[in-house]
Amino acid sequence: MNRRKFLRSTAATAVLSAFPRVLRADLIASVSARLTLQPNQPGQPIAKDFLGFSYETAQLSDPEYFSTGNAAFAGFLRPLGQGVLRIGGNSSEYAFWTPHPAKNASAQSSAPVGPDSGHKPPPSTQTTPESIRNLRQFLDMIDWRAMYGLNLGKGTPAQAAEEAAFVSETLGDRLISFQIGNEADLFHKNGLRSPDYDYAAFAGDWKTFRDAVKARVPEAKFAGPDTAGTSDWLVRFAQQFDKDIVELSTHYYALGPASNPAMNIERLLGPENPRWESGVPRIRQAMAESHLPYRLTETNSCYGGGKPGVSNTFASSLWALDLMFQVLAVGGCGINFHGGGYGWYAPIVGTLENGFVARPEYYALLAMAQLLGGRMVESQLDAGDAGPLFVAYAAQDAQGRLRAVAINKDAEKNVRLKVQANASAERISLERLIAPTLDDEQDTTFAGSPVGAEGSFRPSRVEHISVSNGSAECEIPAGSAALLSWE
Ligand code: BDP
Repeated sequence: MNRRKFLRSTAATAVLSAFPRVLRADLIASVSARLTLQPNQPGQPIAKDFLGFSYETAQLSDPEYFSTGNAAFAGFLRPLGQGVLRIGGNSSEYAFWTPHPAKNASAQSSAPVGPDSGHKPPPSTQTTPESIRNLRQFLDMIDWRAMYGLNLGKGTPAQAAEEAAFVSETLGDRLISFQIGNEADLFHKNGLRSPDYDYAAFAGDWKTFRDAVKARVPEAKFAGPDTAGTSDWLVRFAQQFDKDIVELSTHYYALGPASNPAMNIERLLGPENPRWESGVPRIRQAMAESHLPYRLTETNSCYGGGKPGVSNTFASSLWALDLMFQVLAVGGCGINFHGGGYGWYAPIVGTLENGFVARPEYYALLAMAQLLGGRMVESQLDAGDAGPLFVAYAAQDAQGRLRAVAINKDAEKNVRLKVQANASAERISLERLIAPTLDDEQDTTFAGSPVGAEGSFRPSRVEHISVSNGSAECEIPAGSAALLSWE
């Protein structure tokens, strides 16, 4: 037995104890659910730039990472539409702009920069003109745009203005907005401000930085508050700065901290997500009052850098797919999955030297990419005995074709799904997002195929089910998802 097989068979044994039943169709009873689609009732648009990633600003200390020389990495971004690259994270408060980098600057390193773990202050880094110029070419190459975080924690308004001037001029229309500070609602406990730092103090800081940037770059656009929580800071910020920003933003991590043993797959996929749900009314209120779009600018499964055995498994793929529909349901215009380096929750991992690999979570974005440029449509799900771990959504793609996404987050129940739509189609094609088990780390496929080196992907297995009188039936096995397309 070679090492890889051995590791996989031990992983399989671990699954059997974590999930009492083997995930096989012939061993598990099937339950029924029904999805009724209303193609004549269009819902929230799914913008071409709905998808995106979030990277640590520290990654800019290696000018070669976001550069045309990193074509392998670019290959993973290109299939995801005209996406948004958000630069920020904890390290943005420790990154300093330098217009004249010293030769052989020691702060420039090609070490992989993963998500910051938050355990201690990240090392200081330098952002240089070369990084920003390369970033512009990189964005041009993949037709993406950027949101750029300025250092509020440790920087000065004058430094922010200097940096913003160069970034704005260099990125041009590839720059959507600046954000000032990353998760300032945690500054009171991470040493970046005093323990009494509150919303009013943040608003004062934000305005000072904004004014300084505006004085240098009158056309500068802003998004915010980019807080860790979706608390009343979002609502208050929207009320106070609605005329000064183009977009509202907050962050969300489903689980955390990673060190807590209670953070596991079952909890990630569970029907209750209090952290998300408590933010929903605030997102709605902030959007309604300000008439501004909302973007979830930083998210992933488990803060503290992610959790091995959870964040890097197929479960994270089903979680991510569902979250994207939650963001659409609240009226959100986009989502940025935080990643980088070899981070546990990073959707793409690797380095320029060693190449890149898609993690299971990436496949959820690939499935979602099929819907970009389309819109949600109304649907009613009767999950029946399938219960709350079975969810399904309906959409129309950019060509107006009716689509549905079914996500079975239950580790045990296979679901026999009946779909009903008043649409003239004779058959439905079905592409599965699947892996052998929920905690599988390397055998995820979409439409029968893995994502290869440099992001190459070619679907190889499309099933067909026939429609009669507008309805059709298909099996959604335990712990899997499927994309249905009316033909
Ligand atoms: C967020 C930070 C990001 C971290 C992430 C984490 O913005 O830099 O990497 O948490 O803890 O709060 O994983």
